[in-house]
Amino acid sequence: MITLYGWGPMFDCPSPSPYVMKTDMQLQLLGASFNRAYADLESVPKRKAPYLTDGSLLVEDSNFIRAHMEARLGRSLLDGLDDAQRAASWAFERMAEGHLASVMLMERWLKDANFQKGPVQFFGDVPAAHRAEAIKQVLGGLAATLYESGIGRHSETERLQLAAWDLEAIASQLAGQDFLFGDKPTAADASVSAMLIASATEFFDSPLTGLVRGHGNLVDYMDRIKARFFAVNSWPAYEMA
Ligand SMILES: N[C@@H](CCC(=O)N[C@@H](CS)C(=O)NCC(=O)O)C(=O)O
Repeated sequence: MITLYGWGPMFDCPSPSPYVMKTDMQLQLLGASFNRAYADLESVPKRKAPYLTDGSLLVEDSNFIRAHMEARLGRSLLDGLDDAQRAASWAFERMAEGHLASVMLMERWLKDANFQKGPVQFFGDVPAAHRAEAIKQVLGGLAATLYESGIGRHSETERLQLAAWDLEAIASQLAGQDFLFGDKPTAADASVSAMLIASATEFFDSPLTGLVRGHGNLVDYMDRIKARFFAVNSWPAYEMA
């Protein structure tokens, strides 16, 4: 039995995690038969979601999950792409999961009003007496990590400029196509569209939302993806085990 561990709809998105959305879409694209369950980060070595179990085998990280499932099913999410498209596919994934992901994370977690509206909910299980300290530690650690990686040293204007350049590249690649590499979704569509959906949600007050929504073809693309993979009435339910 194959189980994908993640979280279901939150923040007006199919999942609070773009990586969970990505893997959910990739498993659907592969035609995999799988269950969904609520992630318990303390139960896995990397302490990140998504993770997947295939019988007794644990696979962590969206990239390794995809590789595992492609090998298992004898199918590739790059089928039909030539070598240049395959290279571009990987580059687009890395771009979406690089600057864009970091800017989105900072908007959600490091802007107090957004944090109080959204991510604070993840601390609901921490006893009230320890909650403020736990939040302080996590936010301090996150800010330090982002500073070390470089993105946290930029002004907000500079960060948004970096995100805008990423978005322009994605919008140009899409041009008038339905998906990044033509009329069928492939591996990178899952990664890139998940990051766009996470960045464009109107749940948070963020200039990033307007940057994404300023591209008409990105809005159409997100709508197309949501209709295909996350029809509103059947957004994935990740039940508590
Ligand atoms: N490289 C990982 C990234 C996964 C990731 O960052 N997941 C976040 C949720 S969006 C997470 O589990 N964060 C928990 C933490 O860092 O403590 C992948 O592609 O699966």
